[in-house]
Amino acid sequence: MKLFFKYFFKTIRIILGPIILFINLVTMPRSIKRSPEQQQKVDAEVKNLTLYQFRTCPFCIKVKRMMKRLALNIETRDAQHDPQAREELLTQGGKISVPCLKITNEDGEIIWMYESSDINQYLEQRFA
Ligand SMILES: N[C@@H](CCC(=O)N[C@@H](CS)C(=O)NCC(=O)O)C(=O)O
Repeated sequence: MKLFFKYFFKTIRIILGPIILFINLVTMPRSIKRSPEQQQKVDAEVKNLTLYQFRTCPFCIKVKRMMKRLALNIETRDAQHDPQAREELLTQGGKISVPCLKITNEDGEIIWMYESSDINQYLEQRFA
């Protein structure tokens, strides 16, 4: 069943990927506006976040739309084509599944958050 979903989403990404990217582009949500000081503060905070993603993955696009809406300049890493990013995700995160948000807390603790809904909920709670 797991394998079925893996190949199902792979097929969706290959066939529908360009269409999804186009629709995403033309329906891109507007970013919230912060004062320059507030935005600077948020920019500093998101330096501790990294999103591991595939370009045409619908779940990753869902998270990236949230990032756009909340004006979050989070670094993204391509776990599909960048072998180093893929290796980090597998060995440190525990599995190749995207999106995955790497959160480095102030005390240095690292959390690898999988599941697009959990990531979006986290971003909304923290930055909305
Ligand atoms: N329930 C997960 C689904 C994530 C998912 O299925 N992602 C696919 C990409 S679209 C994946 O990571 N596949 C692994 C692979 O293709 O190796 C979520 O909402 O984040």
